[in-house]
Amino acid sequence: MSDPKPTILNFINGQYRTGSGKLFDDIDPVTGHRVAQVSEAGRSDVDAAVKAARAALDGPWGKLTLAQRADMLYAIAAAIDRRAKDFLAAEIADTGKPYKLASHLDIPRGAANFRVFADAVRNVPTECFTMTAPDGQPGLNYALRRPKGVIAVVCPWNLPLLLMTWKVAPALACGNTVIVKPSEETPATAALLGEVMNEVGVPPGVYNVVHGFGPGSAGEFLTTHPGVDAITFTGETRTGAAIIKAAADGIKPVSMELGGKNPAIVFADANLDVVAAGLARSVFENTGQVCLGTERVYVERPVFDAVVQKLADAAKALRPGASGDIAANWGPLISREHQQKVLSYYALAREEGAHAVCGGGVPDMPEALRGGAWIEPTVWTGLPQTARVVQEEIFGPCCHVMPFDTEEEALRLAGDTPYGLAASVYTRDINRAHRVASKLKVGVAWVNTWFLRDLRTAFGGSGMSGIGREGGVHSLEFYTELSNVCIKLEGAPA
Ligand code: NAD
Ligand code: 6OD
Repeated sequence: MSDPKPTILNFINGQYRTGSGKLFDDIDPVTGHRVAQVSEAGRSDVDAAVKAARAALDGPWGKLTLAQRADMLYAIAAAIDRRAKDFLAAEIADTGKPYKLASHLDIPRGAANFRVFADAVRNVPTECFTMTAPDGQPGLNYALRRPKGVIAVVCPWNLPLLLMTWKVAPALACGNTVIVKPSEETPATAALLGEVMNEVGVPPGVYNVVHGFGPGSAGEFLTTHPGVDAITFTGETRTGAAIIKAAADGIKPVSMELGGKNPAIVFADANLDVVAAGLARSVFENTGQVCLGTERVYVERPVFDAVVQKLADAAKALRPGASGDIAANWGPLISREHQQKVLSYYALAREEGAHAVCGGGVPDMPEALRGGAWIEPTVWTGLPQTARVVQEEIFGPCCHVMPFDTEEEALRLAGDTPYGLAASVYTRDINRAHRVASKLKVGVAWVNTWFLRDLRTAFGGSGMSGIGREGGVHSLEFYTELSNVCIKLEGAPA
């Protein structure tokens, strides 16, 4: 694997550039040491990126046919595959995630996003209506799909390449140009993708990256910029609210993929090995830093003790260590700051009277790793539904498990937070699976599994978990503007 670059630069108009802001540190969460410095974009750099994106839209990119754009997306996907080792090294240096996870999930999905949306844009039909007006006049209507324009893509740190390309790929497929603001914690793969764009011949200005923070930095400069036509955001609900307010002034469309407090419901008839495997992933994968992750588990009383035991056994099987350590399957949290947030919830759980079945603290790590953001996987029982630990998103490797006695009670408890992102239902009764899934007010309900994704399906959240849906044609809806063409027909009935 090649080393990550020591200074990570902005990528504007096809060129790597030092920003007019300060240098800030990119920290390895495994050790707490600096892996690189990042050049912060100032207002003038964001301006330059917006100008470049507009010029590309009105210039070479805007002149490509849909088939030519799709071919370019397939070429980007192939180049990500070819350079998978570089992307892996960059992603692991930023996040500290285990090699197996990054190599099976993050990087391949980065490439897949481009292929799927190249396919989607090639296969989407055009809406067409023949008509006869009340006075007998026949006509033909069809919709033209135009790009929305310059899209701001503001990203989080938990699945950096995956979540960034999940927005960039459909935006480019539809003919837009983009300015990406990666998380300040994970700037590397967004910057590296610039090399791929140049390699495959994407015109300068189509893909731009500006680094920095939120308020008073690149995030705010970008989302308040009058030259941006639409904003797609993934991150915390609170940040989403700030961006919606900024977008309101310019009447800009927004797509918001926000936080969650996702439930799993386990019925007594479920296969408990399937339950154990599903919950082990949904609670602990990526050290619990997945927006779709489970933080509340409701278990039908007869199997409550068995499920709690299986979850605790799964937690105990996790081995923390650096991603190069082949015995390790457990990475750190993203930062010491996030570690403090998660630990504050571990302390709150104790204050609220939770019983910690396992975990609740920081693992004892070898000297060289003690500066890292390590955390123990944690399972609690014994709290009421009203406890803050049961209501608030923690975004860590922890869950509270509560028994229930009836399907109605499980549904009521599962629905009892302001969020509505994802849920999992475990049962062998197909009718119950359909019934329960249909009553859960969430963007996605999985049955006997978790995070099994078909990228053509609608994805997004209800309530405080977001606005809008992306995926397949739903992404095409957000990244395009429809214009109807109505042709008057003469002498031919419609
Ligand atoms: P965050 O909201 O702190 O940051 C996300 C991005 O927004 C970063 O790039 C940040 O610099 C930028 N930002 C912050 N304030 C801003 C402002 N005022 N204006 C413009 N940009 C601003 O989120 P995070 O901590 O990076 O990610 C974790 C959160 O993201 C969790 O809440 C998680 O649930 C959520 N998330 C949701 C989904 C989903 O699909 N629904 C996916 C991943 C993560
Ligand atoms: O799989 C996806 O497309 C997606 N948006 C996943 C989100 C995961 C949240 O952390």
